[in-house]
Amino acid sequence: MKGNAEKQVYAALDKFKIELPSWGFADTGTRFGKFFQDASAVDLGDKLHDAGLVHKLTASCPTVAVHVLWDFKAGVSPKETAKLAKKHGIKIGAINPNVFQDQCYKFGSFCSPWKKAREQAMSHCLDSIKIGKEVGSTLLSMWLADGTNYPGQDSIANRWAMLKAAYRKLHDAMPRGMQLLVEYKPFEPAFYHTDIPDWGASYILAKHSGKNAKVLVDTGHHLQGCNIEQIVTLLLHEDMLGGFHFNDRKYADDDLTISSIDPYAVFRIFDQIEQFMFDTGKDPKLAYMVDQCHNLKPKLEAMVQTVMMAQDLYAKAAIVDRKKLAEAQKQADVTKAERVLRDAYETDVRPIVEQWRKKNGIPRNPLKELRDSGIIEQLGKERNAKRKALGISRGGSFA
Ligand SMILES: [Mn+2]
Repeated sequence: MKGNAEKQVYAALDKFKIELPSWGFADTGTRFGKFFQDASAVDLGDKLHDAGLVHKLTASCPTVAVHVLWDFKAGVSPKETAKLAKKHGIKIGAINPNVFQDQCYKFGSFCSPWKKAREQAMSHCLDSIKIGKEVGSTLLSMWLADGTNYPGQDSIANRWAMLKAAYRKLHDAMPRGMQLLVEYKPFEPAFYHTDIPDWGASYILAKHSGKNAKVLVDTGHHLQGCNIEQIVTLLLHEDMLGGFHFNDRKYADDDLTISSIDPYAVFRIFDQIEQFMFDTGKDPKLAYMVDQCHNLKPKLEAMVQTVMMAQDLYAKAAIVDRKKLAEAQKQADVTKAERVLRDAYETDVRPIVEQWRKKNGIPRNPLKELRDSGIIEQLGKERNAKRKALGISRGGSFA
């Protein structure tokens, strides 16, 4: 690799930070059942510990996203949580309200025909903003499960009107410096219509909410065949892209490890971001976040693997020869233009990424380090003992 490319990789990795989700360290399952891991986090302290460990190994994850309902308890000051995060070498990142789990949300939250559900959603989100303020978070990340299952079930127009009013109210309740991220999803859990189905709806909603609202792209929240990198480019040039939830999928919103199914797709997204910065000289300051659910892989391994994959692909996007690409595009040399992208994608950047790690005083191969350390087994023992002491039964174990 040329010296210039090495510099580009170093600069890209110095800048590249990706936020981990607290919920990614706890027991999760499928709609059919939950499968337990000995080392999964028992409480918020464990989640912050694990996120801190991934950061220590990768030097790229200084913040952790939290779920208000799952991570904050009445009577415990959010400031204590921020302190606990600091103890583990990280900070609290995006605040994720939960307006989909309670019984009252059967027909939706802000779009529900039930007034009580709409009121509860609003009061929970306003509380979430307060928590965000106390822990120093700059992101309010909103995902709704709202939608309907049957044509005629509810008025799509009425629901949209209520949604717009609610998001504007939330936007205006945010303190200075906080950003509202508007996530979308075309289906699931609703199967006929969702109230924020796509980036267009998110864009309109964000625009209507106010200047501190932007679109959040979850890579698993599109219909098959969707050109996600095009969405990314359009939003970047409209200054309306706020951030990402990264995961991979084969069929639906599968929440698999990043790039496990289609690494080139992730590269193409990073490529468009690098292209935007090259063309405009602007840093779009995007919030890169992981949103995954690891049911089979040990959770810590899956997270470290995800971050390493993201670093490799980001490094590849950083070494695209953009002058050569522009030349090929100008000449309408399709084959050459595609080759320029493929050349970067096919470059083995691992040796230089390893050097970057060495320079930062972290293991050259964080995943190997994690596996060799035996810490997952040790945490498994400690956390099983903790569950026993707390009387937490996970039921139905075959062992
Ligand atoms: Mn998401």
